Amino acid sequence: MALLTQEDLENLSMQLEENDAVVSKVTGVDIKGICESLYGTKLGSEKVGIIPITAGNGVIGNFASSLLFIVEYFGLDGFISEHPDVTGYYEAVSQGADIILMADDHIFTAHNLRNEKIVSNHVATGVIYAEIASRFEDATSKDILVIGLGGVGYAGAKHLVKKGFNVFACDPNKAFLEKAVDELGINPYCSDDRKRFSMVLEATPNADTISEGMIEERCLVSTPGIPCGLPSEVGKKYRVDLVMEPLVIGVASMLYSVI
Ligand code: 2YJ
Ligand code: MG
Repeated sequence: MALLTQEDLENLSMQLEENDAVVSKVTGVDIKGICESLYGTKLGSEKVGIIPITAGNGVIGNFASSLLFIVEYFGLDGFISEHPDVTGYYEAVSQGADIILMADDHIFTAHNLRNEKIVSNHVATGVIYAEIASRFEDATSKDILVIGLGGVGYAGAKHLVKKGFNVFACDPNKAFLEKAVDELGINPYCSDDRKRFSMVLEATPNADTISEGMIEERCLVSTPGIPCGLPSEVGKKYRVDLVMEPLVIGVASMLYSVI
């Protein structure tokens, strides 16, 4: 997954509102409701410590403040540690954080210090976007297409198999595809297959991964991938409902999954 940029995180609250409206329209439940039923949890009075991390490419402007916005949006108490890294971790734990949120260039994690649950953003994101796709009320079958089998797509595909969907998936990386076929029993999909889907989970860091021949009219595309895999003219022509948002939906999934 590509590194988020400061620009991706502008207008977070507007993007959240728009996407919550689409999720409610296509599934009948809002993001909070989907999280509650997916994990069987409700957020309580947990205090969330957010620690800026300078490793690798360093601190991303808006990242910690966006996390604080999300934590507070879902009704929890949160704070950003004054210092980054280990000093910030010490501060956050000393100040009574129940849940730690922090990210370097590879892993973004939520760790609940009370119950010891830990999750990565990849898994939580794959699971929630897969769940959203799978709840499409106008789906024409139980067939679902997963594009991209990296950390996010693999977790999503696994979740869908567990839920009893017929998962078809593609990835240009042969090893990723073989692993998913072997371990999850998914069907490899190639665009010559001429099979069209009404539910698509797109989990790649690339643009224009979805072509006309893959989708049915009025389908649902659920994707955390920036840039968007759905070309906008294809989206318009096929009247696609699109769920795509840079951070909030994945972080909501992380929080509910460690409660
Ligand atoms: O603390 C900071 O400001 C930075 N170290 C945050 C780094 C954020 N990390 C990423 O964006 C990585 N790609 C992993 C998270 C994937 C988000 N979908
Ligand atoms: Mg993409």
